[in-house]
Amino acid sequence: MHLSLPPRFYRYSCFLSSQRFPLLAMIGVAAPLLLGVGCQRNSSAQSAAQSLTSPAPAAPTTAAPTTAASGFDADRTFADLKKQVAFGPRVPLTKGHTACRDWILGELRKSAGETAKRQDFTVGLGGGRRLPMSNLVAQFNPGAKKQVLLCAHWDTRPTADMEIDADKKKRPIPGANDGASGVAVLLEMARQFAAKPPPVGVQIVLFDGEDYGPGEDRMYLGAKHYAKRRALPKPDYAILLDMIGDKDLGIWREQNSEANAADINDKIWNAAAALGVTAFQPGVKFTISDDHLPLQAAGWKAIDLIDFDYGPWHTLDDTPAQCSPASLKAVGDVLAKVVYDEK
Ligand code: 1BN
Ligand code: ZN
Repeated sequence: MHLSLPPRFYRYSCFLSSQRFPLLAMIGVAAPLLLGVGCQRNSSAQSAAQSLTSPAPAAPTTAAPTTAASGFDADRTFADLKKQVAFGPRVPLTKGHTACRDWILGELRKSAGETAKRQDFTVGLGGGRRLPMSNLVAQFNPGAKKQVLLCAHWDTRPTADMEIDADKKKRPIPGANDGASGVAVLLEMARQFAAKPPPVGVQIVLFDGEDYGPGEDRMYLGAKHYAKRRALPKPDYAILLDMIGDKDLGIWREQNSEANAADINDKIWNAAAALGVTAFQPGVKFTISDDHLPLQAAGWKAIDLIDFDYGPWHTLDDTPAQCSPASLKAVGDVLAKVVYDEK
């Protein structure tokens, strides 16, 4: 089992370190340990940074411009984030789940036409009960030899287990960053791909059941299903977006991604440096279990782009107010550069 600390504890990790205050640290880790979910903070982001390949020198800007002629509409993307949140929790067997699923598929259809499809499946809960779930897939340039998979999860956590208050803990999270952000960016990218076809095949897959939980035996369910029963050809590599909408965006290389596909991380960080998107930080910080792991287990190259320094993680405060159009655009612009630079 991984040692886990939620982001709100990392923020204070200097005084919650297990060496200095073992009791406090134990309280901090108790919830995620009980949940059995996996994240580990890597010891020194800075020293890890020094051992990584240096990207091209960064341009002097501090953030992605919100009005660049890149074709990525930051405001429309943020509106799509808010639209998902407005459906309510996207938890299997709820109205919000069904309504949001149909809306996302409709948006994908506008860009990707009939290639946009639902991959329905069920997951057993024991006692004969089964949860209905749907991965959502779409394709651009399907005949191309090289295929890139861009993915995110569209479901949301049924319980706000990082809340302190017992009543709040039982309620579902809004999932603005943890759920809606990655979907919003990929819907906008789908519009870009429709307007300007990519030089390689692009597969968009939005996974269900990433956050069902509470433990990892019931997480990453859509990705696990997709890795076994993929609806599209095996991709050359996969890029997962998760929690990339934080208004205070900082994305570090994630260790499982670095171990599996450092060259894909290099593509991303080099593109960010070339665009002057400084939200992409130099080094490895966390080791995170997420939807990329079932893909890696299937023998695919897969990385996770995730900003895990997110205080409202798995709380009722994971709302659009914590997110920003500029953060979504920063990630979208970097991804677009990677895709359009492919040969
Ligand atoms: C990401 C967003 N995850 C859940 N919601 C996966 C995860 C699990 C990340 C445990 C860190 C720890
Ligand atoms: Zn989550």
